[in-house]
Amino acid sequence: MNNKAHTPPSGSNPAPISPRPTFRDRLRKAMGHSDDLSIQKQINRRTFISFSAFFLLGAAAWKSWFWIKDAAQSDGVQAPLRKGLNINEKILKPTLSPNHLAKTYPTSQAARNVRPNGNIGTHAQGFDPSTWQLEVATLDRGVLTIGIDELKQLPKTEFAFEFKCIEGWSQVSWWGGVKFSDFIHHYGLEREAALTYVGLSTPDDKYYVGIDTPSALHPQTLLCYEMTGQPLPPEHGAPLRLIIPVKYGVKNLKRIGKIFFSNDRPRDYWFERGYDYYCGL
Ligand SMILES: Nc1nc2c(c(=O)[nH]1)N[C@H]1C(S)=C(S)[C@@H](COP(=O)(O)O)O[C@H]1N2
Ligand SMILES: [Mo]
Repeated sequence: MNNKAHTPPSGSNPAPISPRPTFRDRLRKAMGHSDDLSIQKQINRRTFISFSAFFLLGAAAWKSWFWIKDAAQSDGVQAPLRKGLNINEKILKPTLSPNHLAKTYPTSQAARNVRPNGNIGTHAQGFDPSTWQLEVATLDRGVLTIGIDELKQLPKTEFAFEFKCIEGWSQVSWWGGVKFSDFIHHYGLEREAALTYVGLSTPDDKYYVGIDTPSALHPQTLLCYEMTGQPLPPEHGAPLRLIIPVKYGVKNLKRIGKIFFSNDRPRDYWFERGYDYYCGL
């Protein structure tokens, strides 16, 4: 075997290379961490660096606070924060698919005393549930008016699930009504349901929400007229409310008066007050 090529030429030993400080060495020295520096110098440098960092980060925090505080408002919240909410929505939308079912519980595990929360648009004087009719805006058939007895003729769906309010409480409660998707098909509203959003409001328009249509068509979304196996009580939205387990409580509009469909995002009560529009779970 000829290993000549691998043998260094004899008699010409390479000169010793003087060690050049690496980037890491130089950085360590600048940070006051080097064997070449006296202990006192190391301490001085580190004290200086700590104070500079403290001052600069403090100034940056101070400055960004004013930047956020003074920024233009965007739907009830400063624009930079709204941007954050929009990014959250983009990330969450594909992961929480409307076909993912919320966990259900045996109805025996549902609360007997269901907590009422929020009464905007549900305490107007002179509201008469016996003459109430749901108004549904169609694309080419004008406004359909539908009574509660008619809705009760449609197949009933019941389940208990963990109802969650963004205020921080949750409760397993039991609801019954007609699936929103069954309602759509029964009334021939497929063309309307091909639009991007569903808007719902109380009869007095004081509370209103917008829902992305895929979430409205989710198999657990109900036009609900029963709670805990009984007729829906007034404080929970009689005669008809929305139950939408893929959303937080805010979107579960009580006392529905009107429903419409649109490609433009409908107005939304809490969105206008700075909350997330999507409010998905
Ligand atoms: N009309 C109307 N619907 C509403 C509200 C409201 O103030 N008015 N509050 C919402 C909120 S924040 C929650 S948590 C739920 C509470 O429903 P519950 O009272 O049946 O527990 O209703 C939602 N629907
Ligand atoms: Mo809520």
